[in-house]
Amino acid sequence: MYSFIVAILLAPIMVKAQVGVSGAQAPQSADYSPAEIANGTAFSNVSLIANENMQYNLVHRNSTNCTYYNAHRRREWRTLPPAARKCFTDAVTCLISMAPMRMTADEAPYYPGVRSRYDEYVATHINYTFNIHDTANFFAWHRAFIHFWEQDLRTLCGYDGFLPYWDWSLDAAAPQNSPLFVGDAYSMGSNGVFVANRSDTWLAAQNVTYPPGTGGGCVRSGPFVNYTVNLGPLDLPHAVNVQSPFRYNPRCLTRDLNPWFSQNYNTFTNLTHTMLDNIYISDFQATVQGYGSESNRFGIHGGGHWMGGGSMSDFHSSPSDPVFFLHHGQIDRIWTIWQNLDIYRRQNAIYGTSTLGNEPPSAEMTLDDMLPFGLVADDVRFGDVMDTFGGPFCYRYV
Ligand SMILES: *[C@@H]1O[C@H](CO)[C@@H](O)[C@H](O)[C@H]1NC(C)=O
Ligand SMILES: *[C@@H]1O[C@H](CO)[C@@H](O)[C@H](O)[C@H]1NC(C)=O
Ligand SMILES: *[C@@H]1O[C@H](CO)[C@@H](O)[C@H](O)[C@H]1NC(C)=O
Ligand SMILES: *[C@@H]1O[C@H](CO)[C@@H](O)[C@H](O)[C@H]1NC(C)=O
Ligand SMILES: *[C@@H]1O[C@H](CO)[C@@H](O)[C@H](O)[C@H]1NC(C)=O
Ligand SMILES: *[C@@H]1O[C@H](CO)[C@@H](O)[C@H](O)[C@H]1NC(C)=O
Ligand SMILES: *[C@@H]1O[C@H](CO)[C@@H](O)[C@H](O)[C@H]1NC(C)=O
Ligand SMILES: *[C@@H]1O[C@H](CO)[C@@H](O)[C@H](O)[C@H]1NC(C)=O
Ligand SMILES: *[C@@H]1O[C@H](CO)[C@@H](O)[C@H](O)[C@H]1NC(C)=O
Ligand SMILES: [Cu+2]
Repeated sequence: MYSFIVAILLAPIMVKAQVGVSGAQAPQSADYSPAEIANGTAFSNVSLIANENMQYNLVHRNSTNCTYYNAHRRREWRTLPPAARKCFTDAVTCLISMAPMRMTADEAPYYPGVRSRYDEYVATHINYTFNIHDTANFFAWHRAFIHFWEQDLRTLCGYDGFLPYWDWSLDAAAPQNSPLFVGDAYSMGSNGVFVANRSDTWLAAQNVTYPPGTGGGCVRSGPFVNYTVNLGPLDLPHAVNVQSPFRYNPRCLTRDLNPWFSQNYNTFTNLTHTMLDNIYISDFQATVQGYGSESNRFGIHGGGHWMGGGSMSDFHSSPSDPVFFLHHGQIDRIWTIWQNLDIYRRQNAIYGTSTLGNEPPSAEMTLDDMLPFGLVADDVRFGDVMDTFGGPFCYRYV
């Protein structure tokens, strides 16, 4: 009752804040009704406010020739015309068929599973799994990672569009019915073949037993039906053998679209509260990833991986499924919105060390640290990848 009254008293101030005045307070959950939060109306309002702030504040950014109007636009998958979707998946297939680029002959024996340029991304994610999740650089590392991949599609594979993202909150009720997975030539490919009576659904790390999803087997139709996944999975946490994480293990791409995860972790309610109820980067990044809370063991990030299931749910080799990049497009979009809601405080806000859960303990990261990109690209300075209008970037989400 008390907070309800406060919300009413603050309402005129909130409306004023929404024009993007410098240092203005970001919107809060109390500004919206539970119904508006649940059906996505609140989140669209929040993303429009962030977009207005972004436009308003661009004049203060360190960008030179990157403007609101010439910035590349990343779109939600279902808003792309069918032909554009196919251009995208054709380019992905091109990367999957392309020989490794940066791996030298000397390095090759260490990475027996790396057979393609695409695999260089998977191997690099495997290599740094414990240094890019539940760390200070989680958002920034994945932002740069998907950017390099988008660049490769464009420069190596003739793709003239940009990375699409997957707004899974639109599909949270039944991800198996998502237009992304209808399985025709214009989709991201089908669900996996249904596998009955599975009992392998206890997740030790989270101590959670989940109901099996709607697939479980090989993707049966669509653009990636002939794709051979070469690396992973790595079920052993903290594998010690340097060669085993990169072993050659050819198999089909699997999926297991699972409404239990999406309904519990990826609804508009989950997304909107994650966005509005965490004003510090430490809380925001922990909530997104499902760390530090008994009642939220996956977060929207983990929920997205497990809603995809199969190849997407392996912590280490999840980039094997191209859907990884659309999911991380959405995660990057969410971070970008969060940053823009309070750009002066959040643009360069980081918190944490470079080891998962600070285990083993490592130094607090700074924006001058270099982020490693292994076989993907040259390392980048942390501070250069905080702004989607600065450093190597010039893009926004629409
Ligand atoms: C969402 O819910 C609000 C509040 O009930 C309602 O006014 C609005 O029309 C709904 N929007 C959609 C798209 O369903
Ligand atoms: C967000 O919602 C508020 C309250 O309905 C409205 O005043 C404001 O114009 C909306 N902001 C945008 C950017 O749509
Ligand atoms: C712009 O660059 C300066 C100098 O490198 C830095 O101090 C400042 O934080 C940057 N501003 C933004 C918005 O990134
Ligand atoms: C900005 O200018 C540089 C140098 O001329 C050019 O390489 C880059 O593509 C430009 N960026 C945009 C977004 O136009
Ligand atoms: C699954 O289990 C049910 C009940 O135990 C059984 O009737 C059914 O034949 C099993 N299906 C398969 C494919 O093993
Ligand atoms: C795991 O979950 C079960 C069932 O919820 C509970 O009884 C058990 O104590 C939990 N174990 C740990 C180590 O938290
Ligand atoms: C998959 O391979 C089969 C057999 O070579 C081929 O007929 C089919 O067109 C391929 N499908 C795709 C989507 O590439
Ligand atoms: C996510 O939202 C749903 C309702 O949409 C709710 O039942 C569930 O408890 C939420 N999950 C978390 C982790 O807050
Ligand atoms: C793995 O990490 C080591 C140490 O940072 C680095 O030398 C190597 O190039 C990395 N390999 C990949 C595939 O990222
Ligand atoms: Cu990751």
